Amino acid sequence: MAFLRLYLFLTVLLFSFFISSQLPQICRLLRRTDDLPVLVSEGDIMIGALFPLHDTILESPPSFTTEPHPTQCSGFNFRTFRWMQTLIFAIEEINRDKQLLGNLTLGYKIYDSCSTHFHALRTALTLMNGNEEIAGISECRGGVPVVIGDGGSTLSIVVAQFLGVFHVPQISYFSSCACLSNKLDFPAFLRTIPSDFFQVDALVQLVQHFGWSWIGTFAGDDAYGRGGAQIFNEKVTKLGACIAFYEIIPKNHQQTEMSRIVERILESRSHVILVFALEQDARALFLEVLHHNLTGIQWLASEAWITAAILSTPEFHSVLQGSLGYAIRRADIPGLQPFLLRLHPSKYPQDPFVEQFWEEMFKCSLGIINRSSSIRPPCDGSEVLVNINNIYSDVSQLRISYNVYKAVYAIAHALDLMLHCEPGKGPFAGGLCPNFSSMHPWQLLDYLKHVHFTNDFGEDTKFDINGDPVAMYDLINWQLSGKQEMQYVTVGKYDETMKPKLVIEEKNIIWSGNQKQVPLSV
Ligand code: TCR
Repeated sequence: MAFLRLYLFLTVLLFSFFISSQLPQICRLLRRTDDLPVLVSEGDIMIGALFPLHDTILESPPSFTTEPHPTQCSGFNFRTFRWMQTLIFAIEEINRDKQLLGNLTLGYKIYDSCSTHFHALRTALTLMNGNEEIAGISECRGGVPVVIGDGGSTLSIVVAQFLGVFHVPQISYFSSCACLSNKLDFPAFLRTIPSDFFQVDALVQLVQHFGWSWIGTFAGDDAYGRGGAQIFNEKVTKLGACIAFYEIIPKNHQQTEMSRIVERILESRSHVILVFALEQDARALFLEVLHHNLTGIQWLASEAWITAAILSTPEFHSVLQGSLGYAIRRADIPGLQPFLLRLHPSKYPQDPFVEQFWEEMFKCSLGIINRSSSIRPPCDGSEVLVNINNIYSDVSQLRISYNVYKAVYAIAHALDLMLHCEPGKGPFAGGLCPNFSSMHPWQLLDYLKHVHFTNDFGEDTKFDINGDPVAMYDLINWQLSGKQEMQYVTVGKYDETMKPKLVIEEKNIIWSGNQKQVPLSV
């Protein structure tokens, strides 16, 4: 034990030395990123956050003879914008609460990672950087002690590799790749979304329960798709079932390749097929399935598309009715909807995102900056947000937003524990407590690893040794209503802590082809 303590102490010492020797160089490199749009609200403790507020980046390849152009992000995303607003909502709620953290306030610094991994890294670097230079010494001041984000696993992997070096805790609300549980590679990474390891376990249990032994697998070509499908294939094979085929959906959705992979279904004659992919990739696959007129297949969905609106439209009804898959738990967050609807460009002139939000929402131009090449009708702020039916203000499916909410509360509870640390009984060598006002990120990381609280909705938040939350899912079945609308019906529950973990309400399932009988795939 004593040896372990000494070892830990020496590691921390070496690590601190490393940080202090590296940061000035990093800070100097970072001066170029000062121009990135950022939303800031000051507080005693600043939380850094990354959200993929745009779907892509428009960047011409560098010529290396002229200064690179500033990055331009494109494809505004209303869903991720709601997640960002939920972060602000949670922070304001905590700041009003005089119990949690007393009079101390949380602030935030939010960047747009534009769904692009190198841009996500750029923004994470910026979050680590303060913009102050003291007494001629270039020193990183004002770098945040914790980061919430990023979106998808591909983004979080790069950010986590970087923040991990400096042991700055990162809590993701959306990155579910099982690979991120590896604490040798990602020592400071935690998350409020369950690892896909558990989702795959739940899918495998389903396969076992219904006795399917001839299963096809499709995966999206990214860390999420490949990661999930690979574990599934391994686990299912170990149980004695066979993988009829394993195909990757190409990101460019190239027609001949899409057609080839769909033909594999016909060749294999498998009737139960898993699609572990993001919704756009799943959509491309199902368009091709429609094109081939293929019906009678029982589709197993990954969490990313089991509640996807773009797939529950009438065009896909014939193919996707009966689909089964796991969704992460949803919650109602009281007060969130009016908070979302409070936005108005004139109320937040300092906010670098709100004007664009408004223009995209009302397909108009406020005339301040000309962002789009197409000419749009002018608008002046007299438009009414409440009148618009949009995913931004739809609070009926708060799943990821709820994860963002939990991440903010986890930080607040960890800080609160730190604030109430009793000298001599602290978690560090010799019972030491951290010095709150000059706390180190690795100290906060330690507190976060041990945080455990129950929120107002009666749900627990804590992290296991890999930084993962307790895995809980709802088993969802796609059923057509009398009005021919696709409904996501809950037909079971998976809870990692229960015995048995999976409970299925079998009699409530309606299988593919509107059948009540379990499909066979042997
Ligand atoms: N984690 C995925 C991304 C993702 C997603 C989704 C995308 C998840 N759930 C729902 C669209 C809709 C879970 C990742 O990359 O880790």
